[in-house]
Amino acid sequence: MTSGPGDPQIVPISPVFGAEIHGVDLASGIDDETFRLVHQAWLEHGVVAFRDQSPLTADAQVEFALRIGPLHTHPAAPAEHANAAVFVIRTHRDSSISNGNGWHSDVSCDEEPPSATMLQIQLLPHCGGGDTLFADMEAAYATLPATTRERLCGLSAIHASAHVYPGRYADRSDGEEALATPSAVHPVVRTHPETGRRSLFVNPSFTVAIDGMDSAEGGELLTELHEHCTRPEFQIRHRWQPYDVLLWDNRRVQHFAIWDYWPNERSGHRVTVQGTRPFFDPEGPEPDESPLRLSIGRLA
Ligand SMILES: O=C(O)CCC(=O)C(=O)O
Ligand SMILES: [Fe+2]
Repeated sequence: MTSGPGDPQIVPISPVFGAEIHGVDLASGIDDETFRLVHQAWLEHGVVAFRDQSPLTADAQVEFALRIGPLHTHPAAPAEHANAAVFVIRTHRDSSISNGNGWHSDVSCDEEPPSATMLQIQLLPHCGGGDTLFADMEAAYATLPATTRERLCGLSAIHASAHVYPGRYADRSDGEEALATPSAVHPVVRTHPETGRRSLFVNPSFTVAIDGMDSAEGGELLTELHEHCTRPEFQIRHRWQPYDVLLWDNRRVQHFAIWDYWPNERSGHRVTVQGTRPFFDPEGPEPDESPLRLSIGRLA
């Protein structure tokens, strides 16, 4: 039966961001009103986890993602699924790398990085583990001192992939074509194109330099920002149940897939939605003062 209006129960999992959605069965398809509610919840919470799901066919997953927008194609990852829009996420005994095993926003090196990523994990490691961490870059921005925010609002950063993709995907390509390694310059503080809210848009995987700053000064600033961005106060941790579906907003959050389950296997299917070019709107609103009380990292 198709999920009808009034079905979704949206349960925030932290005061900062992230929510679980119950009462929606994605495999059965959802009506327009249910889609509207879950889409709104996704924009509001940054990450939503659909619980109590069953395996989605590639067509069903693609169909849902297409309701958000046209799909994004990964510049470097090989097509490993009959449906070219599906990116196979799989880590096993012989893997030398594991997808997403470091803080990042998906493909932020693209000129127009993905907006949404939709991931269903279908095989969980037998030993447990394989959780995914998320960090809220709106909270990271809102908790910076006003003078730091002002300074960052005028800066842009270089997001590269030549140091990432060859090591991850060269062994999976046929070697005929050079692997694409895009890079792009993006504002350090971005305005969300749908909510208008500001967030920090740098991540330790792809952001390699501050535009126009020498590498020592830019590197120091990036190190400070990366440390700030991954504070526990901005994080949630998703503990997967079989067939959970996660939908996150790369314009707002970073994520980190923990590889604590070797030699066990974990796998699933990912589909991403094409985003627009990141921008900063100087006329946009500044966030309200954050209620978060940040730790200095030790007791004092
Ligand atoms: O496997 C995961 O939990 C996430 C992997 C990842 O970073 C991604 O699919 O974008
Ligand atoms: Fe990712």
